[in-house]
This record gives sequence, structure tokens and C-alpha cells, in this order.
Amino acid sequence: MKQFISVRDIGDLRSAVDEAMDIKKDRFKHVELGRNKTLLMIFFNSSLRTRLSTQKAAYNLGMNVIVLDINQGAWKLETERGVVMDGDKPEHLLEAIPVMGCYCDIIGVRSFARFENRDYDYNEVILNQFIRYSGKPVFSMEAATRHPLQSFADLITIEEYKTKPRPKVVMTWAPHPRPLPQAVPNSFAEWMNATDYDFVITHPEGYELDPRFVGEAKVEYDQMKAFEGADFIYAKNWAAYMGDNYGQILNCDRSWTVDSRQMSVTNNAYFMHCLPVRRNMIVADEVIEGPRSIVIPEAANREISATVVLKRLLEGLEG
Ligand code: AN0
Ligand code: CP
Repeated sequence: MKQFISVRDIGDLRSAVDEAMDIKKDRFKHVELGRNKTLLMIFFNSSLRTRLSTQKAAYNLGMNVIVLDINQGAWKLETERGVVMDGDKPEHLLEAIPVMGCYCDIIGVRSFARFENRDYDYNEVILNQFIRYSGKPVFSMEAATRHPLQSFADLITIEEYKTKPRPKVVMTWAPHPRPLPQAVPNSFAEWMNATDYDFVITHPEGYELDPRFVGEAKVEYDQMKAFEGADFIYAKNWAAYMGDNYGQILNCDRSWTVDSRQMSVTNNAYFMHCLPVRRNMIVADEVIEGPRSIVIPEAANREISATVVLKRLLEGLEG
């Protein structure tokens, strides 16, 4: 594998999940593969899980790891080309990226949507500059439009917990006080659409996602109706995508907070969320603390998805 930025890069999902299960049985099985190889992780945004799980995954493979928080200690970076750099930014990303590429074998990048310009975000300008100018294989640690390491961990988790071949999986919008990117829901939809699950998306009107990610998924505006008979509930907030509302909060309707009222019409569904989660905004305490909440095993699977992805990128270095 030469890069990992979307579901397309992973190929056949069955063999990816099988590889994940194999690694879960012995996560140090390939500890020789990464010897004398260096992973550089670049964060433009905060992280707890991605930072820790990806670093752990690299150690599972015997790699060395360098982590850089761009906003803490590095030079402030200009990202636009053609700017007269007489402001507060002493360095340009177009030098910084190839320099970073000199010190590593693989680069992970976290760079969220900025919500200033939809085309800029949806063209993945920052991630694509890393792909073009670093000279090294790049993987996404959540970019502007996708979070594939999360979606892969979500898929592994559903495969572990499902009790029928084609579970009903419902992704629901839930309220949040700040606008959040569409990367997690876009990516989850993209991965679910690549399975044969019964996949339903529910959200209030106005929160329609980019149709390229929704694909063939069913969209249901009545949350209670969507939840009926669900085997998995995947909650997430996102800001509006459509038109002039891009990046806006249209409503913060607390009746969409996932609580025991909605869960009671499901098929005793498991509750999932990528975390971090705001309790009693996205999900009620009783649901996230309840016996059907699998948010912690879901987070634990981030180490597994990252180990598979780094293993495949290391194998790709040889080709
Ligand atoms: C981020 C988001 O919604 O994309 C990261 C989630 C993994 N969440 C927040 O910024 C709270
Ligand atoms: N789920 C996830 O990616 O969490 P972090 O933002 O803490 O990395």
C-alpha cells in the first residue's frame, strides 16, 4: 500500500478485517518489519486516541516514532501559495513538508476542515500537499473529509459484535454546541457502503451530507423510525455541508440526544461513538455507561486498525 486516505486504499475489506483479527491475536507478530523505519506524525489539531493508538501501533511493528504538534513549538506555517510573507508566519508549508519528509519513512497527517471554504476543505489541499511534496507514503489521521483509521476500527468492532451477517447499522446526527467536521460521518458512510450491511443515516433536515459519501445509503429524517430494529447505533455530530450553510450549526435540537427512549425501539442495539463525546449532548449517561455501549472496545480497535495500515505501508516501501 502506498497511501491510506480513504476506503479505496485498503482494497478488499474481508481480507483487511481478517488481517486485523490476526494482528489482534498477536500484535507483535510483525515486530521486525519496522526496524530502523521512522514514523512521523504531524498534528495540526488536537488528538488523544489517534496520537496514542498510532504510536502504539508503530511500536508493535518495531518502528521509531516522532510526533510534532505544528501549533506547539514549530514555526507558524503559511499554507497559501503566492502570499507575501510579511505577517506572523515565518515558514511556508511548501518547504516544511519536504523537510519533514527527509527525516522519516512514513508520514501521518491530521488536518481538519477549516470551514472557511468548502472547496478548499473538500479538495483536501493540505493532505494533498503532503502527498505531493513529502516524497513519502502518507496516511490520514483525520483530514478535512475523511477519518479512515477510525472507520476501519469501527468496521472491525461491528464485525466482532454482530450476531447476523447483515446487521442494521444506523448513523445518527446528534446535537453539539460547536460546529464539527463531516470527516467522521463521511468516512463511516463510505466504509459502511462498501459492506453489505443494512445502513441507514438519520439527521434533521438541513444536515444532508455530501451525496458522494451518502451513496446508496438510506436517509431517514425521523430518528425514531430509523432506530427501529437497529443492531448498531453510531452517533456523531456534524455541521451543515449544503450550500451557504457549510460549516454552520442549524439547530441544536436536544430531542436528538441519544437516550433510552430511542434505544428502546432498537434490536437491543450496541451504542458506538468515535470519541471524544459530550455526554448529555450527543448521548445520555445511561446509554454510554450501559451494558450495550461498546465505545471503549471501539477505541481499543484503533490500535489494531493502525497496526494493519502501518504494516501495509511498510510492506509497500519495499515494492
Ligand atoms: C473531531 C471531529 O468531530 O471531527 C474529532 C473526532 C475524532 N471532534 C472534535 O473536534 C470534538
Ligand atoms: N476518535 C479519534 O480520532 O479521537 P482523537 O481525536 O482523540 O484522536
